[in-house]
Amino acid sequence: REEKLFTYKGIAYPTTVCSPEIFKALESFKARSDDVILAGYPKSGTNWVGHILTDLVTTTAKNDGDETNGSNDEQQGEFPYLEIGDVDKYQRMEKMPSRRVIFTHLIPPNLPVSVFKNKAKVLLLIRNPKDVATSFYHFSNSLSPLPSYETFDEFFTAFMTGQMPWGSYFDYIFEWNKHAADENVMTITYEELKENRASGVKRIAEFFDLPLTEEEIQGVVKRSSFQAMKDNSQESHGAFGQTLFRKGDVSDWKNLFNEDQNQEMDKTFEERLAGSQLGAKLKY
Ligand code: PPS
Repeated sequence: REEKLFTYKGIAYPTTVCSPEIFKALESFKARSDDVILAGYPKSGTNWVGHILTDLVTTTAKNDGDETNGSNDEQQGEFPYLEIGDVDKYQRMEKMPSRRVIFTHLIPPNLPVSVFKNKAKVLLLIRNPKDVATSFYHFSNSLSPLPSYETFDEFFTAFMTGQMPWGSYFDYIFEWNKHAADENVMTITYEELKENRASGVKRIAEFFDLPLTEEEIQGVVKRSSFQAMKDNSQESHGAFGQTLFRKGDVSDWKNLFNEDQNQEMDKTFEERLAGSQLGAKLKY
């Protein structure tokens, strides 16, 4: 397990995609006020909402006569996650035209200071912890760069104690809670987007000042259904897409958790998050 992960500032990351060097280089990253930043704990629906954001930015750019770049990382051939890549990534990103779409699983203290100083807008995506744990468990057991688990019980203990790539879910929400009321941060939940994608997409477009027509919004909504994204996954994500687009449901945890685990999660949630702004939004 240990060789698959390394620790940086007390948080574990997968060795195959991150490195201490990239974190060092990241300190020099310069955020722009028009960057479109998506923050979310792993398995919260990052690829889903990232796709929506990229589609919104690209559509707006096309309307402005800009066919070649949105700009978004996908089109520039750059992996969209801020903390994943080689040490020259940030130099290349500096040359990218606006608006850049950037994903991250990092907590605010580990993000470059310029993100908050330069007032880049951040969309914070949160998902209920039980479904995140469920998704993470299946994902970990399907991907070789991540530690695998014999039983869900073993995974559950690791999840509850924060022994996860990108750290503890509870710490993540706790840390982002300190920014939940920031003017430049908008929060959206996986569950509300599942319930009403059109209204979520509109809210996101407004927050980032992306002026789309009703018809264009409907196009983005259509292209971001679970089925549409799964059908397109070979093209968008290659073989990895098969693992990523697993179920896309709310409450799948009910097929995995036993009653003890359910109660332990409720208790920890109550103790750590229930009274907070983000905690109030997380439902399951
Ligand atoms: S990662 O690897 O951490 O970046 O994973 P992430 O993209 O954050 O989360 C993966 C989960 O998001 C689900 N997903 C979707 N749900 C609904 N609609 C759409 N379009 C969609 N696309 C991806 C994906 O299926 C993972 O959840 P689970 O519960 O495992 O199915």
